[in-house]
Amino acid sequence: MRLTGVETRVVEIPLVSPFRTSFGTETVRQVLVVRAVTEDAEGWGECGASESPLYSSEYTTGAAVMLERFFLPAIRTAQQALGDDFASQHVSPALDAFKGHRLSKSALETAILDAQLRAQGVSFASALGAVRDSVPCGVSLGITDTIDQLLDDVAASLDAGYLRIKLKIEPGWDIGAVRAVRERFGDIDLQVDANAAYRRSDIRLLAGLDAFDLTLLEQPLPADDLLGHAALARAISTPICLDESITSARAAAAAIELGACSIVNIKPGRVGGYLEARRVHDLCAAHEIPVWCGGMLETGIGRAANVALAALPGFTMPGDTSASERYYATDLTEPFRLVNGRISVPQGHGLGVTPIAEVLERFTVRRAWHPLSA
Ligand code: OSB
Ligand code: MG
Repeated sequence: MRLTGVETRVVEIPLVSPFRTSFGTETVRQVLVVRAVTEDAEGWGECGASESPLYSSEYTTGAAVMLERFFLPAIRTAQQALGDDFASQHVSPALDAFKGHRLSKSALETAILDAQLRAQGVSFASALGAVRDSVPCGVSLGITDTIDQLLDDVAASLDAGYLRIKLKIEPGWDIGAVRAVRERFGDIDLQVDANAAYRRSDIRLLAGLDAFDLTLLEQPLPADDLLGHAALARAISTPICLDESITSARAAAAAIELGACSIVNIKPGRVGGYLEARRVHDLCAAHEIPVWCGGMLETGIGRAANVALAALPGFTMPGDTSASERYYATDLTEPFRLVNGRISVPQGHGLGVTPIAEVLERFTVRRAWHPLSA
């Protein structure tokens, strides 16, 4: 393929309700949207980073700078060397010398992969190896001011049809919240996510979660504390799932071998893209480690790709692939809808969805065009 250029946009879309985690509260999703233009098609990607580097070290403005200053020049060089043979599998090798910045790399690779697949007339789902045409969905519920508000959120999510509930927890909002939800809703599929808010000294406290038969405890400790997660996994009966710690297939292999987790949350952006995400999936499948697809409050662009990924055979647990309306009154694409707790996998070429020009324009706060062909 021949890339003629890449457009980057910073988009700001209001969330339908504030999303509070142990690391902060988001009310507006600020997202870098990438459009890759080739001679035959154009493709889209979005960056999982938000306005501030609170989930990981990346943030939206930094992502835009990484693309402009480092990634796009490297892509230009790769394309000059490869000519028409240049394709999406060359993106990650071309960017590999630059440390980290995986969410940003993923946005660019996804846009280029989308352009390629649209030109080839192939869907993301079939390119990745999907085996189902809809995926079971869960919902991730933020911390609220009161337990009553949380119970209302859980009730509304169950009414909407979500098949499992994930509660965000932090010190002071953990055992009590879980107990209240269990007492009120009984035997639902329930899990919790701490976003690294605890320390090894909290093992006794976290063991208190064992009484509530949770499906999993996600990322209780800091991302780089694999040994701590392994020690915790030996000390409690609730299965440990890792999110922030799993930055690559190599990191997943280490976590599994150390016994740091028995379940993996695969977020394609966090591992640098959908091609690496598929490698994490394959590795976990080989070790009989169940995986599920995480979320980063994606617009329809990222959601389309996540839903395609979640249709791979090893994704045996409901993911954080909720319907558009759980996040946005107006999504950038046609909204994804929940039907019987599931979302349909797009079947069109590439992502199978395209941003609605007028909506994209309305929410765009900055844009830049970067020509790539000489
Ligand atoms: O840890 O899974 C997380 C959102 C932003 C950053 C990190 C996380 C999340 C979520 C929301 O839990 C998942 C979703 O997109 O619904
Ligand atoms: Mg998480």
